Amino acid sequence: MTDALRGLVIALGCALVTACGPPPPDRDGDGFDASDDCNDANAKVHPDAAELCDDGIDNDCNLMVDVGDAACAGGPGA
Ligand SMILES: [Ca+2]
Ligand SMILES: [Ca+2]
Ligand SMILES: [Ca+2]
Repeated sequence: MTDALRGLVIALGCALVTACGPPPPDRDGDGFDASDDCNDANAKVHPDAAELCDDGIDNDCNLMVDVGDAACAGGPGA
């Protein structure tokens, strides 16, 4: 492999996996960076969001989903 080709491969790899620099701080723009946001591809999901009890996802990033979340009626602590 030539040096030029090797450089091109590295550049393409960085573009695909963003492994060559710091991660984007907040890809979905909800105010939480990827280290705090359990879903940095969905601006409606972040630690300050309210748990929605019927959408099948963990909206508030507390690792509990829908009726399994104490925020929902019927869940633990409800
Ligand atoms: Ca998010
Ligand atoms: Ca939910
Ligand atoms: Ca939750």
